Amino acid sequence: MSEPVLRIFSYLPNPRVWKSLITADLAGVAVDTLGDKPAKLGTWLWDYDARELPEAERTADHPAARTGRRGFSGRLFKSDAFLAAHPFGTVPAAFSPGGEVGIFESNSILRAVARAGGGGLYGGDDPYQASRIDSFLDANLVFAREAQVYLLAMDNINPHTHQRMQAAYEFYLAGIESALQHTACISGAELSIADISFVCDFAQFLREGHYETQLETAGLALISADGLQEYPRAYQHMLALSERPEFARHLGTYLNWFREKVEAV
Ligand SMILES: N[C@@H](CCC(=O)N[C@@H](CS)C(=O)NCC(=O)O)C(=O)O
Repeated sequence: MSEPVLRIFSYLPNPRVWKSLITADLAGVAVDTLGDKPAKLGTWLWDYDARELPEAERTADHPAARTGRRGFSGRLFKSDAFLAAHPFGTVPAAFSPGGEVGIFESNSILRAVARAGGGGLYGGDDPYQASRIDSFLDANLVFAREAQVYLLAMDNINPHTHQRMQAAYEFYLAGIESALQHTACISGAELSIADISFVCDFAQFLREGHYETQLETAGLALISADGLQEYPRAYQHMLALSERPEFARHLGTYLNWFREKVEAV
């Protein structure tokens, strides 16, 4: 395969990174990934040349020492160059080959891979179709941001966060269900990055199912409890795509628990 079209630094595995890896596989391009388990990313220097720092260097007075702002708590090490390329300081963090251009937000990294792969998964040469795909990616980000807040709050979940998630879920799923009433894939007849982004973020949201005890203790219901009945097209679309080799290679066993739950009903 040819030279990597992007380098992505992140905690790994990460469903937000899978979006790009699935797209790269489908488009026949290579992407370089670099990183470590979530709990270990605090020992790394976040940079184009990201690397684990020796323990003796991981001090509060290290020039790259910062405080985690979203999802990470405690000390992180983000180089000045990293923050110049990635002003929001988040991962996944992608770089053009050589590191000159920083690309952040997993949906935008996904777009970059699709463009590098010739654009076939991103509307081809039809700007209107590409913009329709953008519409779904924007809707997906609103949903995914709410899901991120919800999942991060699970150890101390409150009705307000739960209610916001419920509303975001109903809005997004109703839209996806409606789209799939008209076309085989989300943005049209052909598979696009709108489908890929949906599968990865929705599979991640379904992890709420791992927190049934916390939800019950707080007197709150599992939002996705009747999802298959309420949004059958959306759920089946995710399940069917997740079995395709290009998806399954990256998702691995991530959705097995959900599949088993569905089969047990
Ligand atoms: N919407 C973003 C979410 C990225 C994000 O929020 N990443 C968090 C980890 S889940 C992060 O890098 N936080 C850095 C910090 O806590 O300083 C995407 O899809 O890429």
